[in-house]
Formats: sequence, structure tokens, C-alpha cells
Amino acid sequence: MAAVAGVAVLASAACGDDAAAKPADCTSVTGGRATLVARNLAFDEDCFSVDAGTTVRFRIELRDGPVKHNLAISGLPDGAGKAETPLEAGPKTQTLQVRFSERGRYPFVFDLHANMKGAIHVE
Ligand SMILES: [Cu+2]
Repeated sequence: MAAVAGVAVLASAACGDDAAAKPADCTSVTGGRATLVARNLAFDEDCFSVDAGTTVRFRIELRDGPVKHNLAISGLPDGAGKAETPLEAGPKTQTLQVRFSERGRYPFVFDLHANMKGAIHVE
């Protein structure tokens, strides 16, 4: 966890700053739908909270023109490991459906831009 904290200093995102705690302004996912917008080399959300057992359909709006982005969620249980969309240039809308069967904190990142990250808190 200490190694993660060193990297998190670069991020303005509240959610990525602490390895465990859920920030007060975390976005609750309702109805199994969540939207992330990638714009100006940043995501508009850095934290989602989800009820355990929920399948979430993420809508990822890529709005950075020729710059390629994606969404990658790691640490998933049940052998799923990682769920991710392909790297694609905008404008483009991607979808990623993930079932969160177990409580925990699942980091999400965009693989090329270190500041594009956050976490999904499954409770
Ligand atoms: Cu990016």
C-alpha cells in the first residue's frame, strides 16, 4: 500500500489518494449504470460506490479527439482478474459490463496516462 501512495501524489483525484478509504463525494451507482467521460486527459469521475452483487454497465465517453483512451478495472474476483476496453481514439463511446460479486476496492486506470485513475468501492 505504501508504494501506491507514492504514485498517488501525482493525482488530483481524491479517490486514488488513499488506498482504502472511500471519499465522501464518491458517486453511488444506481440502476447498474455508470458513465465516465475522458476529456483533456482526465476522467470526470474518480470514485464509484456499488452494492455487492451488482452488474454495472459502464459507458465510457472518449472526447479527446485523436488521443487514445480506455478503461481498465483490476483486481476482480472469480478469476475475472481485469476487465478493460480497447485503446481507442475519440470521439467514441465504449461500454464495459462488469459484475461486482465481492466487496472490496477495485482500482480503475487508463493504461497510458497515469493521472487517469480512480477506484470502485463495492460494499
Ligand atoms: Cu488517458
